[in-house]
Amino acid sequence: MGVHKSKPKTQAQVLILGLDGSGKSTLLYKLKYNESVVTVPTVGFNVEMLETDRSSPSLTVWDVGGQKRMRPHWKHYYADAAGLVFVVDSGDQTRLEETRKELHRVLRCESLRGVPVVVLANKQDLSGALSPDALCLKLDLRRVCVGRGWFIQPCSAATGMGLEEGFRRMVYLMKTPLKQTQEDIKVKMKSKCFSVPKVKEVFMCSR
Ligand SMILES: Nc1nc2c(ncn2[C@@H]2O[C@H](COP(=O)(O)OP(=O)(O)O)[C@@H](O)[C@H]2O)c(=O)[nH]1
Ligand SMILES: [Mg+2]
Repeated sequence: MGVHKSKPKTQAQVLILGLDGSGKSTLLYKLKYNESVVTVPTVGFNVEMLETDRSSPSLTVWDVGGQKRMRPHWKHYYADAAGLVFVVDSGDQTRLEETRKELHRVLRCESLRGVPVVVLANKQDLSGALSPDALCLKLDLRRVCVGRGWFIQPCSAATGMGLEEGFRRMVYLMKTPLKQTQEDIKVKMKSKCFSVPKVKEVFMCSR
């Protein structure tokens, strides 16, 4: 009887941050259990393991409470983070400035230097939700993400739309050196079979 010696799968830590109410816990449970759960404000953190394809590390995902009094504790999770998912409530324009300030503050931290970021433009199911393009401008993503791989992904934790794509993008950015992602974008931009929306999607990843 043959014994398959498979390489033990590596794992990587991904940190989910964002203001309270942006949908962090909802999306984590939607991804993990495909269930819409009724959440309560997270005090402390939730942690879940997400499986990926065989060639990619499993993800240990930390969803840390986003209330004002919790935010000073975010820094304690930075050292081990291989990727950052920052969740935005695209339907709440009244808190965009607060969102921008918090995101910029997080990205200035030395211990997150070069760590890739996926911004999840959540709650796209709401009428009047801001588009990823509009959020990209309002959050000044191109400037603040210089020197790291990044992407903005529209999603809805209520329906599940875009969640897997967002985490697939995270894995891609974690596995791919910055220079290579830039080359990749150039190649894809040149490729004739690349549709216009796809080019736009890839272009969002450029710095
Ligand atoms: N319409 C809509 N509501 C959402 C979505 N994601 C989360 N919510 C709601 O937003 C509220 C806050 O969600 P929660 O996951 O607790 O936010 P957290 O504080 O970031 O963990 C809850 O009432 C959720 O049901 C979404 O994609 N669409
Ligand atoms: Mg929560």
